[in-house]
Amino acid sequence: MVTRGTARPKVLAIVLAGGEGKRLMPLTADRAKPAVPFGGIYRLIDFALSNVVNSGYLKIVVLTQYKSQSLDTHVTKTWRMSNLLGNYVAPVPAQQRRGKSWFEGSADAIYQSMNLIHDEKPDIVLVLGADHVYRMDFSQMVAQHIETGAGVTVAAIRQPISLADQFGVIQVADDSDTRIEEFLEKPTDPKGLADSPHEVLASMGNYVFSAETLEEAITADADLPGSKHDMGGDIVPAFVAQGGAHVYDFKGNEVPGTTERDLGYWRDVGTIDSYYEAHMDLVSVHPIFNLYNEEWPIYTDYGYHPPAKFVHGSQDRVGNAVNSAVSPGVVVSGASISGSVLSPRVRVHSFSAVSQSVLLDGVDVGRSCQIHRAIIDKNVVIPPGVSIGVNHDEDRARGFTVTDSGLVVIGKGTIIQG
Ligand code: ADQ
Repeated sequence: MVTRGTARPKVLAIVLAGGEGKRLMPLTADRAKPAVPFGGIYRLIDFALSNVVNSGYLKIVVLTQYKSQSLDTHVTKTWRMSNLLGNYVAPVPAQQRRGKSWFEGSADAIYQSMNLIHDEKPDIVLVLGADHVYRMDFSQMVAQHIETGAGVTVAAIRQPISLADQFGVIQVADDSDTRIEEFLEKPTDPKGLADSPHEVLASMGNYVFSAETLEEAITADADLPGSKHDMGGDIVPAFVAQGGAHVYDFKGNEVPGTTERDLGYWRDVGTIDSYYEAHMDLVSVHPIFNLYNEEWPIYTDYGYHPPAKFVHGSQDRVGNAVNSAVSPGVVVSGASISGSVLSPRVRVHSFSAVSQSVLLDGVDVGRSCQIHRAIIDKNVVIPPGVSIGVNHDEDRARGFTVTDSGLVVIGKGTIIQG
């Protein structure tokens, strides 16, 4: 039991990383959503894990499930910690403890891994999503949780009302600054905020629980008929019904090194459009999300690569990149890159132009190609002379995904004819 004044509560972080990410297809065709590459050198899960570590919490379990191989490899390789001090980041696959089925909802994932909480005996359990881009100091949320004596504290941020059906939507009680009166998971006819009718207060999918309370709630839910065993759909509403759920306003979270410009930045990159837009946020001249904040680093490991190189190609055309993020191991030879994010080992050859695009690891763009507003998955080879994102009918005819907003997505393993 944590009481007010406990100087340093013992905190266990549980990162929910089993999500399928259907709306990010084809990028999630053979990897879990938290393993989707982001920002040139990162995987989505690196943001949640970096926030936990920077908050000072070094006991972390990552619950995996759906197509977890690449996620497992990344977590094991990148986030391996010395266990000298009893710290760890441990990927835990679905346990099938309750019989033959895999996890159902996210609460069931915790239920099946309850032994981890028993082993660690924490005061506080932080339960976090693994697929958002943001910086957050969780210790400030934990401090509020202890202060209010809440059963659960839910992190929240204002979002446009048009996106309400993607989020848990929170109404705070009139007689309290923080007590949640109503929590509706992904409502289709939400009420706007009193002071801003075009916005709702959305759950960020990050929760703080006192360990005993979490165990009681998850255990009670486990056998509840009709429950989907979902954190947002079942567990949080149960706390709300008992008056024990409070909200933590992300707006008040202070992270060292953030500026006016990226203060309060949080993106759910659950769709191709939002994934793309978050990349464009990185390459604007004054980035809305500043990866270069060294006071709150985002950690990752992308292997060993030589420096990125820009060379003259044929006929002395100069390889160049502007307003772009270019990873180590990239070679741009006599081609022009603008407004784009290039992952390690990308090659772009002479007379080609890549604009406003996201090229993942090892993409090879042949000579005289034009790539515009495209997301191209790992190791795809673009033969010489091919244009992508220039004529959408042609793109569709080649079998590429074209979104309503006109982005072209080429999945891993796609063979493109020249
Ligand atoms: P969603 O993201 O739609 O909404 P969900 O699909 O349960 O909810 O995913 C939440 C997190 O749990 C993700 O990180 C996902 O990878 C993971 N996850 C899902 N099922 C899992 C399982 N069986 N095992 C392990 N991990 C699993 C949630 C909340 C909303 C909130 C949004 C914010 O339910 O209330 O507004 O997040 O994006």
